[in-house]
Amino acid sequence: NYQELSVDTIASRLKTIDAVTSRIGTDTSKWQVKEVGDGNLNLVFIVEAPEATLIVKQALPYVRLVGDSWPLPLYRAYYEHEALVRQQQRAPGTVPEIYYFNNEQALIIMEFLQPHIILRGKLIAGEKVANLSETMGKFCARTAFRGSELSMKSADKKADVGLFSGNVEIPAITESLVFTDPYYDAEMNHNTPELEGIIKNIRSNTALKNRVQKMMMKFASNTETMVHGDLHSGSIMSTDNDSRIIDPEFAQYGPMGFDIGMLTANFLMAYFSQPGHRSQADLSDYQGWILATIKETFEHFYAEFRHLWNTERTGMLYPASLFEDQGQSSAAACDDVLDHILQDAISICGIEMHRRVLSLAHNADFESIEDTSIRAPLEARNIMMGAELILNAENIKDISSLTSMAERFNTG
Ligand code: SR1
Ligand code: MG
Repeated sequence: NYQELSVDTIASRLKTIDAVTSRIGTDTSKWQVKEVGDGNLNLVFIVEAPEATLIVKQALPYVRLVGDSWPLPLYRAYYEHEALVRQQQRAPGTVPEIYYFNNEQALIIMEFLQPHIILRGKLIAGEKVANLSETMGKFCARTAFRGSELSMKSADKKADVGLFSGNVEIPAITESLVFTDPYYDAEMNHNTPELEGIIKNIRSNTALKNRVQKMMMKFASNTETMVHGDLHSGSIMSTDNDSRIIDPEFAQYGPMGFDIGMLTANFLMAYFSQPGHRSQADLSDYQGWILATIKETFEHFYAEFRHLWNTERTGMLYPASLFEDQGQSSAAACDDVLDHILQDAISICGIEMHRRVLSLAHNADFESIEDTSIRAPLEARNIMMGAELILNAENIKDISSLTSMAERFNTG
């Protein structure tokens, strides 16, 4: 019974849903509808009425970016909804409120965030967002901790891993587009032509490919926590001082460092692409702000994770019976877990930096720089730093080393 929504049919489809009419009434002549989906997979409508505005998101039975030659199951909307529910519990106030879900129609109706816009647009425009690092650091820490057996009862965690394991096609996209395709001449890949030489070097580097495969093994089989799974700057909506996290359709159980690693990569790509977007005069102040945002995101992540460790360790892992909560041993164990998270985050970061310029789904940070003679050297810095992160993850012991490395690569 699934029927794709359109601007023309949406009013008649929604006017019988209580969760809709209780918010925007029944006079559909006053509704204004726009399709605004600019992501790679779904339809997204804004339905505006005098009383309120709603977001209506519907999964398509194929990958929007590619077309119906790449079918994609509608059941992914079920997992997206389940993920939103968990994120709302684990990191309250950071995701849009859900008003309605219809599994058969793969439809989620939710809060319209206003005046938020996609963070990536702000980063390209050189706009600073106050509190971004705090929101993102705490979101990553809370979802990582509270979705793991540090917090959850073992049986609940296993059941949830079982539930999410039914969502097979979405992780398969990440396994191909993120972990595999960048490292060979895959059919859907594309790249800036001037990068051919550097790409050849990356694709012939066996040590690097081994490390990426090792990380993919972790991604595919290490179910530490429920990750957002696609935490790039297009999955964050911000005002000048408030940010929310959207689009958890790639949620799955995976390594705790996955989200913060992917987020860091997207901050770094914003950083490296800046010379293509602004004049020398504004450059160093804004690039400095991006690097400070990376550092502060990790500081908030660590502080929040340690706080949860000390106050909410209710799962089977590191129980108080083995570790005194106030004692040295528990703090050292927490530091050890955080080191392991940083290691994974650094590898993921490098891999994400590669896939956004080598594989199918590029980002506007680089892609909107039309002059390829400007874009290519900036992408090259990003590729080189990505390789360094992957090959030397275990030698990067703190986030300052990563931001200093970015400054080194940024000078060309
Ligand atoms: C075919 S989907 C391509 C990409 O879009 C999503 O936002 C994910 O990042 C995915 O890898
Ligand atoms: Mg998305």
